[in-house]
Amino acid sequence: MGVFFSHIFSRLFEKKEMRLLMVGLDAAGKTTILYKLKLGEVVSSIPTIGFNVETVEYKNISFTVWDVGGQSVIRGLWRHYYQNTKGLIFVVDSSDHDRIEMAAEELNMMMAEDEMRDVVLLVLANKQDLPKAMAVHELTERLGLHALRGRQWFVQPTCAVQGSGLYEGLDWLSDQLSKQQ
Ligand code: G3D
Ligand code: MG
Repeated sequence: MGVFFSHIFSRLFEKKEMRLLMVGLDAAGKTTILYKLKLGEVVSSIPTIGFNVETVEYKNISFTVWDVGGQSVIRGLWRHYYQNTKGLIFVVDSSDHDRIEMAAEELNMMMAEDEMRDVVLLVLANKQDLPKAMAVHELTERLGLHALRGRQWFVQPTCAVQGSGLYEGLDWLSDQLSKQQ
């Protein structure tokens, strides 16, 4: 599978350094996705207590991943990672009905940041294999995506454990980013 992903990212090479952020509530499936992509060594670091960041560097593209939700004190630190961010990948556990509103709040707060005004948003509607998974149209509504004016966004259903949907989602993101440059 790694080969397919390198193919997608090769479209973005030779360009400037680029950062893709991948965030979502804990247990959404971010770490699983990061390892599925097989882009390189995943480095875990803790820049401050309670803030765990995973990164993978692939050529001039860096993937930076962390959990959002519930830690308002460290929110200010996130800005450090916003610089040079072209794409935001927001991962949701589609079966987590209890926390979908919290996910929506986190997403909308992040999209409202000044540094994120031009960012392209890919939502991965993960855990589609689970029986109570919400479908794309319901997630779109509950995440308030239609209210994001003038932004490029897309919701891709995925099952990270099987790796399904990841290629399609990243292919869309890569297409959008290529057009921007
Ligand atoms: P996070 O990094 O966003 O916190 P993880 O999430 O990648 O650690 O995943 C949390 C749990 O969800 C893991 O289970 C993982 O295997 C599971 N998971 C991730 N993606 C999917 C999916 O698409 N479908 C299903 N059914 N499970 C998924 P454990 O048991 O290891 O905690
Ligand atoms: Mg994780």
